Amino acid sequence: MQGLKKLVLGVIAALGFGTVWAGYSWSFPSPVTPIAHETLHVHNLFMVIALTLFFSVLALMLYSFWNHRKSRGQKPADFVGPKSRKQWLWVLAPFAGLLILDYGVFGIPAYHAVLMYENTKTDADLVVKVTGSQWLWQYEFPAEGVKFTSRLATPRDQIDNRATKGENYLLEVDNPLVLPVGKKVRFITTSNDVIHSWWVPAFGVKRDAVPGFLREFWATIDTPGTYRGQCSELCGKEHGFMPIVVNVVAEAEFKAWLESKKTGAAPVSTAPAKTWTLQEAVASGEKVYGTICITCHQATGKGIPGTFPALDGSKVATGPVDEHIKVVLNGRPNTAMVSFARSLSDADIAAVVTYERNAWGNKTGDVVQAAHVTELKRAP
Ligand code: HEC
Ligand SMILES: [Cu+2]
Repeated sequence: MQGLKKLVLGVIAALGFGTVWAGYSWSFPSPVTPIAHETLHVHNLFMVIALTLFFSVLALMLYSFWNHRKSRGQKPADFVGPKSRKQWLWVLAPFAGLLILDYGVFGIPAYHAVLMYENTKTDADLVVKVTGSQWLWQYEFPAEGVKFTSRLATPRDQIDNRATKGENYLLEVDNPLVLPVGKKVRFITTSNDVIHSWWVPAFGVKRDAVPGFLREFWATIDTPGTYRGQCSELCGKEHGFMPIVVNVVAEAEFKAWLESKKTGAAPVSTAPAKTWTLQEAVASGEKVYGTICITCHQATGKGIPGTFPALDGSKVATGPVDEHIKVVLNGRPNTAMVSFARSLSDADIAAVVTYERNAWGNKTGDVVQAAHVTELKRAP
């Protein structure tokens, strides 16, 4: 009776935990690429075979235990003495069975899946280069001359539990990658610093981004939609803060997006021909600040005491201009202040520095021109 009560309580507790697990699911995410379909198929096939084997062996064992029990007068076999042929058969037959199973039943479908995975070169419609960087992703369409960065967009307040967490907490970015539906996309991946891994579960592909190497995978996405993923190779303290968002859209829409990326300020651009006025630079700089720097230094410019320094009234943001630019260009080693030399254009750096020097209580009146940033970048 006591046992039954425990069992009932256990079931109730398990159901209670069920509600906590509401966001989780047991199976694979719905596959949307040939590789993801194939992976799921191979997984299901193997699972059925493995479970069939498991239950047959279990049944055989239970039957043997029950049937050959001592109380029925069964005598144990005596293995001492000359070996019989039959004994060898009992060893070799399961061994041969496993060989056939591994190499034939499991090996052949797995081999086909791997061949498919490796076929990156034939008939690609599009090439995207993905570069991992502590802690953001850089996307490039080399043929189209489009290059941009994609960073975490979840506000710091949600991360620090000062605001309620949004629906796509830690799975949202400022610039999602956009891809056309039904086209074979060849991905080339590498890294600027440590090993990262670009992984969108619904695409079924995952390959490490290794510094100094170019590695490839491909995907033909069959369903439009928004797909999310994360870096899946531990890459440092903000490894959990470099998500991936891919919007898969109709081809016309993709073309329009690509076009808009071409005409917009290229992330790694040369200095604009014209000279900025204070107002122009502040207006551009406010946008850059609002998408990137705000996460740490906050809208008020006051930062977060003890973690992110205030820029309002800071010695750097009101002192010599070159020092200010250098902090943004080079970052500060071993702090969250990373170098923006590669991820922002010279014009964007000039703009954001100008903004910081003229926002809040900072009233330096300095205007930084892109050419000046370019010059500092070249200086040893
Ligand atoms: C991930 C958080 C983070 C982001 C994003 C960030 N910073 Fe910083 N920033 C820091 C930290 C931390 C420091 C202090 C580093 C140190 O300890 O010296 C810092 C320092 C600075 C300083 C020097 C301030 C002083 O008084 O010493 C400047 C200037 C600055 N950041 C500008 C920027 C600009 C411009 C951007 C956007 C392009 C930006 N930061 C984005 C974290 C960040
Ligand atoms: Cu990473």
